[in-house]
Amino acid sequence: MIEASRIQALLDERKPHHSLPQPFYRDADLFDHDMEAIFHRSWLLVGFEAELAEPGSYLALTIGRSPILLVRQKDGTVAGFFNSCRHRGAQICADGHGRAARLVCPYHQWTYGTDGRLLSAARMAADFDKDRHGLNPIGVECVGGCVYVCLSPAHAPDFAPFRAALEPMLAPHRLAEARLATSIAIVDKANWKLVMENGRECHHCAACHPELKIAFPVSAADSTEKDEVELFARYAERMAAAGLEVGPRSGDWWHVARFPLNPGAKSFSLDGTPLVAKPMVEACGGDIGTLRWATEPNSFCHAAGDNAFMFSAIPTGPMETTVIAKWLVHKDAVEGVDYDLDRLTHVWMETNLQDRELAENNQRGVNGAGYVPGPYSPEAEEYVDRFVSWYCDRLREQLAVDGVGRS
Ligand code: 3BY
Ligand code: FES
Ligand code: FE
Repeated sequence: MIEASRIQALLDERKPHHSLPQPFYRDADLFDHDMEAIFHRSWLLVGFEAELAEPGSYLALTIGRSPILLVRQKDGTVAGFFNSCRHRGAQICADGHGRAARLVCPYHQWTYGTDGRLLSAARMAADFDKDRHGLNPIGVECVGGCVYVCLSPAHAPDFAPFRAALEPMLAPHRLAEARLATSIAIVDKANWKLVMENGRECHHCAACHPELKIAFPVSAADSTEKDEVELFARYAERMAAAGLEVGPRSGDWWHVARFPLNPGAKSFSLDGTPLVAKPMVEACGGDIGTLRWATEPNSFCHAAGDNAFMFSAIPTGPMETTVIAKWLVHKDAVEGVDYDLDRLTHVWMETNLQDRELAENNQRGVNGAGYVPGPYSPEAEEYVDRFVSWYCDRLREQLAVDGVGRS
């Protein structure tokens, strides 16, 4: 267990508006602390209700070292559990999607209902109490078709303000009745904070994301502020007429805003044309820019008129992070007819692979003896600074409350 004094000293060492001292990006004890202090105590986007179509449909994945399980219940709600058997702890369902009437541990066949209750356990003592050995629950919140989890719900931040902001803005996209087109995970050999710092700025986009910058406004150095203000005002007027709120709305760990794509672009494609023939939002012929919602510590999403994209970074080691990408399309859109899967995923996939190179390269430089934390650009890296400040504030807060912030 890491000493409180070591975290305090490192936080004190950090200069405001600068990247973090080296150990935050590299050390195993700080990684373990991040998992408990940050990842167990935050709402993490893990996927969509569309992935859990029927009662018994489940999604299993691992957050840090903890396998978890999300299961659609008979009453339509989504329940979440630690995917660890209450006998001797084996992982019950392999990571991935599945559907089951009962959850059976592969080790000694303890059998659970989809609601987590233990139904049968062979060869136990006469006084063994099944009711005391159900699966341990985690927190689950579904909003607008998105599924967020919290591993330590007693320490979760209030979800209600985020729900109140996102639900009405996301409703026209009808994600709850959409279909998962595909999910692709890649592994970045970089600390999760380097992955997220990269994901919170577009300072690098013009130079490093030739595909993304076609549709995505990469804060053009060649357009004046007046151009941008006028473009946004016209867009906001058009969206208001279509009944689509633009926001922005934000809280300390979330941000929701709708904004225009580059002129002429309706989706994240190489020519700006839609990627899916059946639109998710019909207003303005699907020409509605993008709704972006982002949550600390690890996600951002974009919903254009024709598809929705999720980016969620799940730490797997001090210098290893799994980036999960998912795409949703209209429930009736047929692959090969209404969309081509490679075309649908191309721009964000290239972007994620380019960002992997950048984060891994960042990690190499940060690991060296020559690394000294450097200053963020106030104009181009404001959201990186906010992310890092949010992170430091959480650690400080927890030091004040319970020493080293273990849950
Ligand atoms: O967070 C976002 O919306 C974007 C997507 C590309 C880079 N990142 C700043
Ligand atoms: Fe699951 Fe034994 S560990 S049944
Ligand atoms: Fe990027």
